[in-house]
Amino acid sequence: MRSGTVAVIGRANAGKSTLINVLVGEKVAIVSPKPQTTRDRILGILTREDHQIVFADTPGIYRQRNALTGLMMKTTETTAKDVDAILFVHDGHAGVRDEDIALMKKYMGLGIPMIVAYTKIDIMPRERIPEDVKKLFDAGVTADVYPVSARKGIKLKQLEQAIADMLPEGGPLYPDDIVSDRSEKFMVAELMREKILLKYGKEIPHGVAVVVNTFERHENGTYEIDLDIVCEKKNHKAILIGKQGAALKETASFARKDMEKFLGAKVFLTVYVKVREGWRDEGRLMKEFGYREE
Ligand SMILES: Nc1nc2c(ncn2[C@@H]2O[C@H](COP(=O)(O)OP(=O)(O)OP(=O)(O)O)[C@@H](O)[C@H]2O)c(=O)[nH]1
Ligand SMILES: [Mg+2]
Repeated sequence: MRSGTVAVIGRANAGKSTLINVLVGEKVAIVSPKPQTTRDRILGILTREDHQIVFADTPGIYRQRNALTGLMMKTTETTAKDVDAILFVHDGHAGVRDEDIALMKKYMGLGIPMIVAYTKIDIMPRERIPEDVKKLFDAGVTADVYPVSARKGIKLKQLEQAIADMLPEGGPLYPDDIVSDRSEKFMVAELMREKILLKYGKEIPHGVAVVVNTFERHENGTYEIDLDIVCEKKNHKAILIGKQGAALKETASFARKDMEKFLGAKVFLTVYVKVREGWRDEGRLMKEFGYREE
C-alpha cells in the first residue's frame, strides 16, 4: 500500500477545500465563494484498499493584511515543507497568469513530488484547457497537470491515482474510519463561520471568529451548543444582527440545520455577537479564538 501526507496548496478561492471534500467523500473543510475561507491546516483522510492519502488543506495564498493572515500564510508555508507530496490546485476558469506560474515554480522548487489539479473545468470552455496546459509547460512547469471538476466530479479517479502514485510504500498513518483530525466542536464553529461567509457582504466575514463556549451532548442524544460570533466593529455587530435580530436569526438557523446534519442529531443553538476591536492583530485574542502556530 502507498500512504503519506499531501499538502493542498494554491491561491485563495482556487477550490482546494471543495476538492478535498469530494475526494474524501465527506465535508472536512468549509467552502465559500469568498477568498480566505480556510484559516487552519485541516487534515482530510482518504483510505482505500491500496492507498491512504492524508490531505492537508491550507489557507489559500493571498495578500497579508494583518497578523491573522500572516499566521495563515505561515501555516501554508510550513505545511508545504513537511509532506510527501504537493497537490497544487489551480482555478482553471480564472486563466493562467504569470503569478500562477511563479507560484507553481516556487513549490516545485521545494524538491517534493508535485502535481497540478487544474480545477473548475465545468465552468469554462474546454478548448482553453490544452492551451493553458501548453502555456504552463512552455513556461517550465514540469509537474503533470490534471484538468478536473470537483463540483461535477470530472476526472477525479485519475487525479486520485496520480496523487497516490506520488506517495511512498508503507502502512496507513490513520485508522481507516477517521476522515479528519478535527473535533466535532471545531467543525461546528467552522460551519457557523461558513454561513457567515455565505450570508454577509465583503468585509464582515473576514473579521469574524467563532468561539464555541458550550458543546454538550445530552443523554437523549440532542446537542446544546452556545457560541460567540466575535466581530471587529460595532457597526459590524449591528449588520450581523440585523433589524430586530432578523439577519442573525436566519444565519443561525441556516447553521443549525447544517450542524444537525453533521452531528446526526437535534441541536439547540444559542448565538451571541461580541465586538473585539482589532483582534486580528492581537496575538492574545487570536490565540483565545483558536488561531495559533501549530
Ligand atoms: N464551478 C465550480 N466551482 C467550484 C469548483 N470547486 C470549487 N468551486 C467553488 O469555488 C469557490 C471556492 O471554493 P473553496 O473550496 O472554498 O476554495 P479554497 O481554495 O479552499 O479557498 P480558500 O480556503 O479561501 O483558500 C466556492 O464557491 C466553490 O463552490 C468546481 O470544480 N467547479
Ligand atoms: Mg479552503
